[in-house]
Amino acid sequence: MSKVVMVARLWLAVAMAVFSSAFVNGHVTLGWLSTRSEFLTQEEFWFDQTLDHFSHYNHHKFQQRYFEFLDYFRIPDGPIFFRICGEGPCNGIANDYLSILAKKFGAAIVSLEHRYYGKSSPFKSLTTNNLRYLSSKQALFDLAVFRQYYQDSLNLKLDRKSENPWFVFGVSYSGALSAWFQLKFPHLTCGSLASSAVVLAVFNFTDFDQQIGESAGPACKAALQEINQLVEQRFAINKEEVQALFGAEEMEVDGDFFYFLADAAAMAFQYGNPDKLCCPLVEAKNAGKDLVDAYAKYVKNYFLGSFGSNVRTYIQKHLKNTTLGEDSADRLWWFQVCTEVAYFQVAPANDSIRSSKVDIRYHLDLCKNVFGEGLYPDVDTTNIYYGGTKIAGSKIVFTNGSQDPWRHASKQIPSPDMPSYLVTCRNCGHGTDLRGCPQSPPNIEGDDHSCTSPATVYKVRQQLVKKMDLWLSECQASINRKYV
Ligand SMILES: *[C@@H]1O[C@H](CO)[C@@H](O)[C@H](O)[C@H]1NC(C)=O
Ligand SMILES: *[C@@H]1O[C@H](CO)[C@@H](O)[C@H](O)[C@H]1NC(C)=O
Ligand SMILES: *[C@@H]1O[C@H](CO)[C@@H](O)[C@H](O)[C@H]1NC(C)=O
Ligand SMILES: CC(=O)N[C@H]1CO[C@H](CO)[C@@H](O)[C@@H]1O
Repeated sequence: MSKVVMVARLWLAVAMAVFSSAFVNGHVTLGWLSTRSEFLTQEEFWFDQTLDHFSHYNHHKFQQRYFEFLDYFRIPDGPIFFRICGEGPCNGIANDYLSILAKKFGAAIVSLEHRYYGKSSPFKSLTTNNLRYLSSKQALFDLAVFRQYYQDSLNLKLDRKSENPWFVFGVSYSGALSAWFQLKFPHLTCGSLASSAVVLAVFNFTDFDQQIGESAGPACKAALQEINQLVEQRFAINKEEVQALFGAEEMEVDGDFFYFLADAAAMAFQYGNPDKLCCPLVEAKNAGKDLVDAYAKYVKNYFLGSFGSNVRTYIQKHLKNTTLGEDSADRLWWFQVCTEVAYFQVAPANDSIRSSKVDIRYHLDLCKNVFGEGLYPDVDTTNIYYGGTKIAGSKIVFTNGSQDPWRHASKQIPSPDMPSYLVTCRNCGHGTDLRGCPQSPPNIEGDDHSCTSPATVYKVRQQLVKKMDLWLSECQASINRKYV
């Protein structure tokens, strides 16, 4: 089973999709079930992509994987929904709320795997030197070039000369790519959904931990803080014993262990499963039971169990592995973190939940150990290039989940051209608008009935549909002027 990390994994649902694809495949022969399955399609297509969009001398190409779903497409002039894949294998087009939107708008859906991830790696060996073409800027250019190619081949197929109205979608890092695509290539798309989009590169991301505390609420937060203290104490006395309790015997770097423990809690809120974590902890606390044992049970049974995380994801020795394989996304995302966006989820000086061992030094040491001397996350340059939360785009819908620790790297203030919505409920996390609740495991068609307040999800979705309707028709009008 393969998985995706984001320094505390941003978008693990991709990993969950990989995890459950075996299940989906098991049902694929039952064609009538296919609309109920987790993917609209998993049929692969390939595109010859330029390796380096910024060099006049390098003419290398690599094979980039993509998917298309045409069942709802209103031929010939329906819109094309461009679903951007992010920091993990892209194994198909997920059957979430986007499929409802596609049905509603008569849209085709196409999806391009992010360079280097999954089956779209230009290199078999992921040495630091070979990773030099891995960046959001190259990825955006990939999307632009592919978009043009797809439109041209569609025109060829339909024997016409026109344009379809395009709309881009993404969640998390791919949500940021969605916003940035609209910003940098406004002539190639009519609008963008930037769901839980981490458009602000953050070096010292203390808000992440702070949001965990807020999302947990006072009782669960206090339990988590007590657990951290107890673990630190026991760790100082017998490190091996504590690590074994959490199934983390293999961890050699102390910081890796504490980062792993912090992330295990964070993921409960990020993916809309707060009760899985907080109920047993608060119960144990009230019953006077051992809190560390209760937490270890959560980590082993839930986080490493049904949720599908993996200890290796947090082990630097594993991150140094340069052989392309199932787990390469871990290393690849860290490279993007260590060069462009950081999002270092460090312990705040006051009132933190995670161990103070998870600090800036830990992250910088990791970057150096895993990729060698000389890399540095240049967040200032990234934010100058894209604008961060001051992004000067238009026709972008930003959405955030109220419990999601990543929301603090997203756009804060709405404007007429870039409306933003906060989806508020007790289990609204990362990408709730597209995924429903919880955000992992996936819900068919983004079903929102398990959100603690489906009405708020519904309202945000209505707003999104309204904007899409408006921007797509504006776009269609200008296409008509141009091609008639
Ligand atoms: C990180 O941010 C916190 C809170 O804003 C601050 O206390 C701390 O000094 C910062 N650390 C670094 C290394 O900038
Ligand atoms: C490195 O990764 C490859 C591909 O996943 C795997 O086959 C190999 O066992 C790994 N090497 C080590 C030392 O873990
Ligand atoms: C530290 O956090 C506590 C609990 O949230 C708060 O009451 C206190 O004012 C904070 N202290 C500082 C110095 O920020
Ligand atoms: C677009 C949007 O709703 N942004 C929210 C994301 O999170 C920040 C930080 O909590 C809020 O201030 C924004 O309202």
